[in-house]
Amino acid sequence: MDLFNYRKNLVLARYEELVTRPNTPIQGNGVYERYANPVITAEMVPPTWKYDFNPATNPYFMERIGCNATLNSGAIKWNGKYILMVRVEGNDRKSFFAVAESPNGIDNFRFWPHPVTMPDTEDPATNVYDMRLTHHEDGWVYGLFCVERHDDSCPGDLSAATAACGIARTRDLINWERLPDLKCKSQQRNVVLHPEFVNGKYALYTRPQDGFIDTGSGGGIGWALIDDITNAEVTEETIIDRRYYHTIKETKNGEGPHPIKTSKGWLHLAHGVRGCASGLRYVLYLYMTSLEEPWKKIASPGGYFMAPVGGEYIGDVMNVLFTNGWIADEDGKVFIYYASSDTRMHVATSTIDRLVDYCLNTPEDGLSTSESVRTLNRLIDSNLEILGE
Ligand code: M1P
Repeated sequence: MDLFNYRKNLVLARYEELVTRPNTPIQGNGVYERYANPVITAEMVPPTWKYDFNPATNPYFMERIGCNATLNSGAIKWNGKYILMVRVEGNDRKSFFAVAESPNGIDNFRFWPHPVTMPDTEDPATNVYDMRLTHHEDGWVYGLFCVERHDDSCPGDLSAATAACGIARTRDLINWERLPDLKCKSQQRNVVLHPEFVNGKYALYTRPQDGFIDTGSGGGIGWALIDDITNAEVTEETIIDRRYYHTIKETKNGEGPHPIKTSKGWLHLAHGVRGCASGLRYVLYLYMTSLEEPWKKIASPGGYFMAPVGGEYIGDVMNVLFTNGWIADEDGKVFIYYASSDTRMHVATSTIDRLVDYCLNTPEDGLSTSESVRTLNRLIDSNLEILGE
């Protein structure tokens, strides 16, 4: 067999092996189960996106367009399938969106034949990423994502950038209507559309930040009501989930996917960031807000819900878990999609009941060592009494 066909067969066989590989749960902590394999990796991007299949122009069957990572993915249940809106990052460090679909939410994810062609605004972006999908009660599916451009006010600094919230909507996840970017006083990343109207208006979770990376004086996850989604503007922003010194969200935080409605309140998944000697450490946490007033916090379990373990620590940006997608099935099963170290996608499963129980019964962060020890002793004393010791 010639080299072209030999390599082509190897590449196609490896791809099929990966996309059909069954996934199995790993025993968890009672709150959720992790799974043995990532659900999407750069190796699972279709070979037709990477290789030129013409032996005349690619006699060595070389990779022509490399894929660096598959990460921070939005999620939605669509026509009975589990859909991830994957952030695919090429070797050229440009991210784009692509839909991957699975019949069961835990394995057998395959990309649709083409990535998403997202229309630009009049001010084209250099990079787009981290889409949050919301099937809004107005009937549209919205995608809100980060739009990154060079900051032309710093002409001598090639790394100076600005982050804004791009907004687009679709009825089929293929054809997208691009709306104007969110107008706002500050830079914005991690903006999420609430799925219901609130007081007749669209509602956004925001994350005001002073610079492209630094949130600075931006105090945490914000909330803003929007009159017109086709010309969205933040006129007033209230912080609903603050940052605190010496907590998992000391440096910054950001809403993950849109919250899930439960009988006890809105269930939120977010990321928190804290600095340490090896850099920024990104973990996931949960909180709940009132059903009637989604901007009012009713539960704030202390500490992180998920942090990197094992191989999740390692990747392009180490020590990072990030999430912007989850799916709640009608039977209450929840699929939490998270990326590790800006490199690959994983799933963890739980149920609404378990996650709500976790939120309502995990002690809050007391914000000091003394409070943490008092909380711990209360649990130990109660357990020793029950056990008769
Ligand atoms: O590299 C970790 C994450 O950093 C950013 O998140 P945040 O805005 O909260 O700092 C984003 O660039 C995100 O995509 C990335 O995963």
